[in-house]
Amino acid sequence: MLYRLIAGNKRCFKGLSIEDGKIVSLVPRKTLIYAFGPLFIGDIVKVDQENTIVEVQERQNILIRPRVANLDYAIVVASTCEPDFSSYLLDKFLCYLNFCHIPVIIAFTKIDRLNHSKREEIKKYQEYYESLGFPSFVTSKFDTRTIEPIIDRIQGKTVAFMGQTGAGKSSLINAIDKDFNRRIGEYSKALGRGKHQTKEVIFFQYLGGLIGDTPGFSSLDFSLLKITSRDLSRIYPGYEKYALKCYYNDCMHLSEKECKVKEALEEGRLSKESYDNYLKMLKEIKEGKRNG
Ligand SMILES: Nc1nc2c(ncn2[C@@H]2O[C@H](COP(=O)(O)OP(=O)(O)O)[C@@H](O)[C@H]2O)c(=O)[nH]1
Ligand SMILES: [Mg+2]
Ligand SMILES: [Zn+2]
Repeated sequence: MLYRLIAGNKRCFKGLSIEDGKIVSLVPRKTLIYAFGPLFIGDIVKVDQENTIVEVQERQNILIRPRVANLDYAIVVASTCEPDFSSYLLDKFLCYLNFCHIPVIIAFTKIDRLNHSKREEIKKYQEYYESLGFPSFVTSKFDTRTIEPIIDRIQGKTVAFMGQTGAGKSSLINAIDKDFNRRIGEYSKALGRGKHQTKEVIFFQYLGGLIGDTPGFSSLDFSLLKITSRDLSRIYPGYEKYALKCYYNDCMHLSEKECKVKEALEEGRLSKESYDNYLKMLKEIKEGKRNG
């Protein structure tokens, strides 16, 4: 039998049967963990008669922090107010997810709290990231019309909401499905602990797909992921297609000749603000600094 792991950690998981949709408790075989390493929420696993996990199917992608596998989308939740919008943080999330080969949707939240000029400012960011190929939406938890385009995108998919604490992840998920809180509660109860102690991803079923809330975190550490400067020059949001055409194939887009990233910056196709974020991240990697 094949199951999708939707909650739990280490020794005890909740698995959703791929065949009949039933949810059961699953325990990994000890030798599997030794041989394979830790299991991830989102893993598709083979289970024997005793509900013991005996095998893990090949993963489409993995995210190390939070630990989750086989995502169709990560929804990056970017707060526009309390905490203020940070293009630096957003760019960093995008680097991280590009690095992990996970497609991204961006949600700029709390738009209802902004005055006209702030709203226009956020719209510019939305248009910019959209132009780089990231489906981007502005949302308010009070306005279902702002949520519907996201619902359209994620139907039947496996998605996880990510972003800093207080960005509005849980609110957005609740706006998508008001039953979410109750279901989180049920899963937590089934796992034998309170929802506030839940540090890992929990998926719940939604319109034929799975939605996961993730614990918030305020910073991302590139050294944890072993992202190098060279990696950054390619995975940086929007840079790859230009990097492929730079004169030097190891161009860092600093002051090399015939750098296509620099050209795109001059022509306004890439954002100067994001380029400054790029320089800051390069520096961070160089200094091996923790957090950002
Ligand atoms: N006005 C407004 N407040 C929001 C919105 N989304 C979230 N919030 C508030 O922002 C705070 C943090 O939201 P929460 O969903 O818990 O963030 P999380 O930590 O990312 O899960 C809460 O006080 C929410 O009520 C929104 O669209 N509009
Ligand atoms: Mg939350
Ligand atoms: Zn270049």
